[in-house]
Amino acid sequence: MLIYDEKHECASQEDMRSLQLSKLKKIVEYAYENVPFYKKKYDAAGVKPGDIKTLKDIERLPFVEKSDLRDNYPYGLAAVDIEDTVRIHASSGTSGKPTVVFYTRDDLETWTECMARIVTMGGVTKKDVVQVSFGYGLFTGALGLHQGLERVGATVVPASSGNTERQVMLMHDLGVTGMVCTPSYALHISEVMAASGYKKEDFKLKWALLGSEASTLEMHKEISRRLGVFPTDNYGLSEIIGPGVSGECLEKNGMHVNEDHFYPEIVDSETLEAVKDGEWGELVLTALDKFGMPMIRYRTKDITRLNREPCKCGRTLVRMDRIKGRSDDMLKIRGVNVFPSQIESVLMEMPEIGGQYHITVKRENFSDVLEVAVEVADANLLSDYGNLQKLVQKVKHNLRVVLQIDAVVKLVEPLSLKRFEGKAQRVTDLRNKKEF
Ligand code: DLL
Repeated sequence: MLIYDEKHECASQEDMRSLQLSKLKKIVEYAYENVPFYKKKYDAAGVKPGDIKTLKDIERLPFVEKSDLRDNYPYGLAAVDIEDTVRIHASSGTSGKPTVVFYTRDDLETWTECMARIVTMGGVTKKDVVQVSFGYGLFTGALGLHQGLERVGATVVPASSGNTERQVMLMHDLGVTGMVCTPSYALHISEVMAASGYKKEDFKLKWALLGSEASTLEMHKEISRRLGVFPTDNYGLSEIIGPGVSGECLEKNGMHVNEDHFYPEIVDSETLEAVKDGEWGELVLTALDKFGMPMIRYRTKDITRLNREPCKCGRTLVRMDRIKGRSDDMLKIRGVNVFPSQIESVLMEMPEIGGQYHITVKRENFSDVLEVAVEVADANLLSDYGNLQKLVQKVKHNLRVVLQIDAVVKLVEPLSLKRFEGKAQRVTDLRNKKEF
């Protein structure tokens, strides 16, 4: 199996910790000296850069949150002048001002190298033709993957998002071997292929690099079944660099964190104390050498856990589990914690069920109601009342086993739910009008 940067991806624990510590000391000092926001925050917390003597000392530093970026919009967190800034990106926020982030030339180089590692982990080499179906623009997904793909020498097709028929045509005509998109868009592409009369054998697709939204193993299996690809998950966020923070290798057993650049901690999202290795909690990330906009102890709100066991692929980089959800998209329904990903896992395991679903939570007679609308795989199922009722009961039962609560299940026709070209919005919480 190919490894892009053996020196760093297979470093010994000792070398990695000592590299991280020296970078951490430097970036904390740099942020303190160059960004008034950090100076103020650290002074208020009574901590100085010189207090960082071990990696554990990072816990003395206060956290940074998304609201800090919004409050300091647009340039408040930049550490360099505009003449040393070479790129601005912004996160795909849906309301209010976007979260803007800045890159120096060195930051772009770090990012590109991290992305080259991730695409190599996902199986891509210079022999591949890879179509990027993320929207090109302020979103970090498209340009981030694009840079890494070019760095490994793959042939990039910068299709951008949208116009799915055209995406399918390009994939077919150009003999595309790798696709880059969100997992939900991969499923949609497969539907459009089928509707256009194609079979998976008509394509040369081998790899799917999927990211930017949560997916389950079951969903990956479905993508693999429909498209004949080997799917891998990759993770990142604009505030930290964009995609490139971590990615699955072909062992598909957790996403390797590029930990020489991004230092991961897992904390309890309520107490904010570190949890034990291997326990679930909120991921907090520090960009160890990003100089345009330093990000130290950023609360991602993403729920995962770390695995330090050596991986069969040979990489020693710590692995983070598939994101289980966000501490802020966790749904509390009749007192029970529910992650949309749990519902997805149940649905994707059922062959009678299609790939698209929508979750609505509302309040009726002072009680929470969980409603799951899901497309059936075959429209004929809907015309047989008896079978339909049986299937509704089966979905309800399977959901109950996993969630411990009852759901109202609505089976709908294939292709009837809304499709998304970027991140899918699968949840509407009518109790507090939240959509994600
Ligand atoms: O989504 C960066 C990215 C682009 C990652 C392309 C991978 C591929 P943002 O728009 O800032 O950046 O959104 C970041 O998206 O905090 C997670 O909640 C979610 N997210 C990103 N990747 C994954 C993933 C990009 N693989 C937010 N699994 C993050 C689950 C993901 N959630």
